[in-house]
Amino acid sequence: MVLVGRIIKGIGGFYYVSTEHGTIECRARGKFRISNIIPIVGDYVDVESQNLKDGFIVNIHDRKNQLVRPPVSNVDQAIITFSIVSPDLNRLQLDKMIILTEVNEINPIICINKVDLVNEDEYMPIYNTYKKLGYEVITTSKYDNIGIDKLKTILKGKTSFFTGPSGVGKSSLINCIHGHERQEIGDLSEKLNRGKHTTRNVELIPIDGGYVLDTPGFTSLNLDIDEKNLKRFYKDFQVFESECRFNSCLHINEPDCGVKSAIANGLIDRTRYANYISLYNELKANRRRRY
Ligand SMILES: Nc1nc2c(ncn2[C@@H]2O[C@H](COP(=O)(O)OP(=O)(O)OP(=O)(O)O)[C@@H](O)[C@H]2O)c(=O)[nH]1
Ligand SMILES: [Mg+2]
Ligand SMILES: [Zn+2]
Repeated sequence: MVLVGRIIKGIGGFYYVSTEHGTIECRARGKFRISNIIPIVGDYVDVESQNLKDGFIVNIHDRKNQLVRPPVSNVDQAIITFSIVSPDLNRLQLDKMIILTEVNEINPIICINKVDLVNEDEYMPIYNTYKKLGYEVITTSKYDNIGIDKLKTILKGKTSFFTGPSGVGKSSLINCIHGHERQEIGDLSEKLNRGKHTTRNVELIPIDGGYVLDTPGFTSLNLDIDEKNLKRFYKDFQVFESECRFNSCLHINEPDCGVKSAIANGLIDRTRYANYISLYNELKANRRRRY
């Protein structure tokens, strides 16, 4: 018989497909390799199975979206997880991660974790900055049990993936939500000293009508857009663009720039702008390297 299911895990050529009759261990039919489509975690697939234990993937449904790193499809939202300390917040990485999800048309949700380690006046400015930009921001802590219920509500019925630097507590949050130690968590000093990521497998974990994907913390992020388009991802700049002399203004060296005067007047967050310039230069350098 043929059933519809979703790939929740892939290991060594085997795909584990969750169906209404349980999880079926599948191999892919050769034709996928020929047409260059490789099944990935998150795919909705048709499975042919005689015994409901093992079978073959015979068709992959169209993907709503698809990420390269980690390889996963049909994602609704990204839980971009950061801490203020341990490890220290890197605003450039945060902005980059937000843009990366928006490029892939995935809704970003910013999660400031480990708030037990800092005072309110240390995390509220970040909270407010991103809230004002229109993003959903939550604060969490596994030790003080802060924000866990809120996070559960956000995850309900959706496919979400956790992303963020190594050691910020992504796996810990998933364990909290799950109510038991499902994911291995790691010691921060070990991660920093040996560059060791605790989480390695790409796997969808069922949660309250939805799925979460734990991912290993990133060390570098590969953003692949034209630097001239970068400004499109800065809603906070766009409000002032009508005051730029040139339509094509990139808000860098141009005269009579509305964005730069907004910064001078304290109307745009300076760190955001400084990181915009860094990112702009990085994208430009990457493009030059490619040609
Ligand atoms: N103080 C504090 N520590 C936390 C919190 N959440 C996690 N930690 C600790 O942070 C360390 C790293 O946690 P993990 O959950 O392994 O971090 P991760 O983001 O999954 O790391 P990778 O899998 O390497 O990307 C562990 O020692 C956790 O106990 C928190 O809310 N507060
Ligand atoms: Mg982890
Ligand atoms: Zn400008």
